[in-house]
Amino acid sequence: MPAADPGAVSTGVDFVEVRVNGGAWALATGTDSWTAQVDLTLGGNLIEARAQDGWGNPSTVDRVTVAYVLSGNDPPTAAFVATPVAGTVATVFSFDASASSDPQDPVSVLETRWDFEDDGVFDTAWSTAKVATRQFTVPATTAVRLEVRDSGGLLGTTVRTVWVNDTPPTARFTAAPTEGDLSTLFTFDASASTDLEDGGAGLQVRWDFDGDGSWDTVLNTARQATHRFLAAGTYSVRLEVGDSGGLTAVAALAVVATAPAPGTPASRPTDVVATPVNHTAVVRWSPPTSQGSAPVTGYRIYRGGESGNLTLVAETFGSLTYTDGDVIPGDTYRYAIAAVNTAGEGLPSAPVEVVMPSCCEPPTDRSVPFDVLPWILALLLGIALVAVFLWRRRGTKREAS
Ligand SMILES: [Ca+2]
Ligand SMILES: [Ca+2]
Ligand SMILES: [Ca+2]
Ligand SMILES: [Ca+2]
Repeated sequence: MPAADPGAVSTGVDFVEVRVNGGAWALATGTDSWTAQVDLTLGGNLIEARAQDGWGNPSTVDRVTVAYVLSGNDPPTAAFVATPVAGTVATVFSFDASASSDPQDPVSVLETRWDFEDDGVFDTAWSTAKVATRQFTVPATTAVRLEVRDSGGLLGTTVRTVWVNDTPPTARFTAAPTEGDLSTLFTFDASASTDLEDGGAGLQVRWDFDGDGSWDTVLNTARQATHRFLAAGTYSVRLEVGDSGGLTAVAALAVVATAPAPGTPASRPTDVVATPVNHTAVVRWSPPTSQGSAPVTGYRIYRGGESGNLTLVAETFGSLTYTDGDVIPGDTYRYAIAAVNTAGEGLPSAPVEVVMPSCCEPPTDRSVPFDVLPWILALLLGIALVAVFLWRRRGTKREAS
């Protein structure tokens, strides 16, 4: 756009000014013919020019719109935020790529995909959604990768770190009984202990039965432990559980062990028999002939293999039978029973032996139980009587006709 001063008394053009997009006016080079260099932004730009003559009279403002478009395509810039940045395997992490940008495309057009462990394998398909969620199954420091694609197929990528932290286990146990004496075998059960990552089964367990701060068992995965106290007292039994990440927790429970009351224990239980029943060994016995100085409160079941020592496997409180499901077909087991009263444990019975049938033998007892036989005989007799009665009635009718 040339400049001119067409008035009757012309002074000529004094200067020309230019501005872009409503910015500050800048002096152009030249007058009637002029040039100016300006900075454009991407997209449409409004360029305005005005002149002034020697009298100080301004011209009208002339305008032109210029579009500034890049000749090539530029890659997008990937950016995202993670919420939260630290959690556990129970946390649902949210990743928001809305802060990604592109010189040509609006963010809504940009496509995203995610590699949640940065293992080189993308875990989502391309999508224009900007937010993704993820729950991690293993505690770890994890790099999350975002890749962004613009409408021209150019890529941008970035990585952020999130922390999936291990949580300590919870130690819990029960004691049975919680009060006994020096002959009592206390059973402790840590089955209720849990861990968010490992569950209960993955935990290691150890025990300090007398609460003296020194562990009395090594770490192992058995949930149950038994202990008999050597001196009367109240003991703070301690359990420690450890998870696979090395985190631990401790629980304590008080049990009381009293000295046995003075008196005489019961004599040996009698009539002890052991029989195989449906892949278990069932042991039955009768009370001892002498209960000693106090009533019998329970029985202790000792078990051993074909040879060697018998060890305590269970205690009943009144029941005269014990079913052992922890047996192997074909193996031989020996059982002995001891009665317990407040004076302690009496002598055990002589061991009885049972040979478990091997796996594919038919059940040993198929005979009809003796006490059912009279009923079967009575039923057969009844059927016979009804048959005779009917036969005789038909004979009577035939004679009458
Ligand atoms: Ca682009
Ligand atoms: Ca992956
Ligand atoms: Ca854990
Ligand atoms: Ca100890």
